[in-house]
Amino acid sequence: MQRILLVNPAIYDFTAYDFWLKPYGLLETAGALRGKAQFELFDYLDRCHRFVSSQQRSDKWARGRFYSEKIQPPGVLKDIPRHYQRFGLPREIFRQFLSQQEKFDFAFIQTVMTYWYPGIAEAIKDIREYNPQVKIVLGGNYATICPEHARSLGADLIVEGCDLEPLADFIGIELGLEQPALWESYDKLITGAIKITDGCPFRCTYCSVPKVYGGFKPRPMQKAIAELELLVKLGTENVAFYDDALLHKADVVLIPFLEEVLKHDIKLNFHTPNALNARFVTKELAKLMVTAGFKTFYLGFESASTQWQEQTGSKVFSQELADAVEYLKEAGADANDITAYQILGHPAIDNQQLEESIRFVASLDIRGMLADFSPIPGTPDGDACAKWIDLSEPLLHNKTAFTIIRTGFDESNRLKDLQRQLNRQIAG
Ligand code: B12
Ligand code: SF4
Repeated sequence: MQRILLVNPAIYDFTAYDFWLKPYGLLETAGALRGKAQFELFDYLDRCHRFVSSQQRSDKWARGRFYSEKIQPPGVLKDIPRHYQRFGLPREIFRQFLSQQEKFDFAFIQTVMTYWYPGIAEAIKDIREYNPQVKIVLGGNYATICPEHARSLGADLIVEGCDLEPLADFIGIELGLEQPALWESYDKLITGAIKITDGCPFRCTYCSVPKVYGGFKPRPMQKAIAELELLVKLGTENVAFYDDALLHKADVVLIPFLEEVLKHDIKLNFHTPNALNARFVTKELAKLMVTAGFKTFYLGFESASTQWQEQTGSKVFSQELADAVEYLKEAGADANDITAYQILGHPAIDNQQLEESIRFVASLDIRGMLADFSPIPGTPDGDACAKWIDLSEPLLHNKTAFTIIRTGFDESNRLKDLQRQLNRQIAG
């Protein structure tokens, strides 16, 4: 049997937090090869790893800080007045792991944010040193959005987008796409992830999803149920949905899925860190979600400015957010676990009326969160950022860096302080 190394690399960034972060694409890909190859997983971001587990505290929904070390920022980020860090298990632990392993035939590496590529470069270097013959495969968001840049890191195959056929041809093994993700490759697992749909029907000008997935498509329900049952069997209590449009066509996707979850008596705490579209939250749906175990609700709001919303794709308007919040509270959701996201540092920030938007969210008695904007090449708003940064250097897509470059350090701090102050009032 072929030996395949699975790697979720360290993160190089100003901030990173375990907000239910799992290398889901990597585990799904490995799941499709279950029983046909022998796997070893090294997840630098595993907070249950014995090297870090004793120092790691988690909140009530199993989120928490990663082990991290402050490091010198790369030249292009040297003027950003924040500490640059390496998050994840120390490099030496991976090197020790490699030195104790038999040789691998393939190494699959998860890529996520485009600006996290230094962690991938580091992993490739170490893997090559211990396994010079190994064939290295990159897949995921960075490999899809910046394939040319990814090729420069020295991997043997870059899997762009969702089509895994080139991978099957490369490794010479047929894929069983109906299989759940390979969650059993962790020794201990406290959080998991799930995705029951692909794509999104909207076309927000700052987002890569419409281009990457084309349209919206539900995934097979039985596979998702089997995956939840596997997570329960492994002792996981908290599961995050990674869908981009979880509530779209809920009558034929989410509602039947949650009915099945209840029928199978699956008891998990569900979370929605990737944001829900408030427009689709109805009274009935809110009730069903709370009954089925949803605990935290992140709603993508972005701005209360009608002009800004219309300019960027009309995803959601203020009244729709207010209605959704009311339905969720009525259904029994804890107001402290309802959060509205707003983009900070967007190229059209001047039309966004951000301060007013922050106050509007607070008036609904829920928490707000300012999400720093990351420009994505190939999207209209990302490409517009060529005015401020060199898009061909993915490090400059960094959300913290770009927001400071676009908004200014003082203004960005002022808005974040205001948000923190209003959140404290709500919690108090
Ligand atoms: C889930 C998610 C998150 C999660 C975390 C995910 C994680 N593990 O880190 C949360 C909610 C925390 C998050 C946060 C953010 N995110 Co996000 N997120 C996503 C999302 C929805 C999925 C990413 C993912 O895990 N994909 C893996 C699986 C689930 O995808 P898949 O389609 O099934 O994968 C297929 C193939 O790609 C392939 N594949 C995938 N991986 C691999 C690996 C290998 C080896 C192989 C062979 C194949 C393969 O196999 C699958 C076949 O079916 C994407 C959008 C999207 N739909 O891709 C945005 C996305 C990656 N996020 C984005 C952004 C902007 C952010 C934030 C900056 C938002 C903000 N301002 O706060 C933050 C950054 C967080 C941070 N720490 O800095 C951007 C990317 C920006 C960039 N420059 O790279 C994206 C693309 C969305 C967008 N706006 O366009 N995110
Ligand atoms: S609704 Fe969300 S996933 Fe869909 S295009 Fe807009 S930002 Fe992207």
